[in-house]
Amino acid sequence: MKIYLDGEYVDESEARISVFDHGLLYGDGVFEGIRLYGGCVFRLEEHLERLEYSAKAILLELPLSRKELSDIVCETCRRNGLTDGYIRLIVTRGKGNLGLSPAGCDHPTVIVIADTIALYPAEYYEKGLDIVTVPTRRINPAALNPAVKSLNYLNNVLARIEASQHGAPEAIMLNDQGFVAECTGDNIFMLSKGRLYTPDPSCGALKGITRDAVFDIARDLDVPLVEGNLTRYDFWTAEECFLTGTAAEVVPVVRIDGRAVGDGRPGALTQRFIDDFRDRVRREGTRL
Ligand code: PXG
Repeated sequence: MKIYLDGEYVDESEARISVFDHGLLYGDGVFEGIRLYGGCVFRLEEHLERLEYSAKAILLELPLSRKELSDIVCETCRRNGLTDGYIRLIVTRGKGNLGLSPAGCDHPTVIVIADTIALYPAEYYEKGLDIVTVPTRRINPAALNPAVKSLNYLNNVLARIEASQHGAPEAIMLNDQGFVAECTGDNIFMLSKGRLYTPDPSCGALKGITRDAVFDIARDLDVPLVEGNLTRYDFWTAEECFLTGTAAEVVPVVRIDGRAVGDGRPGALTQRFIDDFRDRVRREGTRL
């Protein structure tokens, strides 16, 4: 496998970064997870824009332009002979010294990994997920705005471990006020009385690229959308529920905290969002 690392395409065994890299020492960096479908990169511009916003928010100057990053992402896919897969784009503060101050970090480290993807089993889409709320909360915006897709994912990792302790593949994370924020690596939606609801970014939801695609589908299907403060009660009493994410795409949820959502089977409207999303990834995208 060829990895892009700081201007070169190197073998995986040679893709090494310094132990003094502040991405490793402090989680000081930003990243994107991107999908490649049938030789087209899905919503690449949107991913690069979010990366730019994340970098700006943490005062990290990206060393490459949007066009340069876009070309590198595509070239990494080509060099690995991929037509479908998962791309991880990472920019860290770079090599510095042992100290919090990034003053010694002169060159951000840029890494692009393009690999095949281990998809959720088909059963998840046919039968739906059984998920739980976990104790670990979404990061408080006063500490670090959760809209920043930073390399600090420790609380999400802990939440995912707590989910697996309950045999659940995903978990609902609440914010510090007890409102539903999102899942550990996915946004969450519910349908009730013909309306589509999802937590507002101010509740700790990442502005997901798949979430945005679902907003577009809702517009096309004439389903009104509400972004707001939602509680676990809202989700327990919803008619339908689904998650969205680059890896998961659109996946139904049929049980939350032991309570059946609707009739306990994937909802009919959810299925339309799944079908429309699958259609969209074939039509849209930046061709390699
Ligand atoms: N919320 C969080 C916290 C995320 O990290 C999403 C929502 C969905 O956003 P997109 O843009 O993908 O629709 C994400 C992104 C994994 C994995 O291995 C997934 C993400 C990040 C890191 C790893 O499943 N999802």
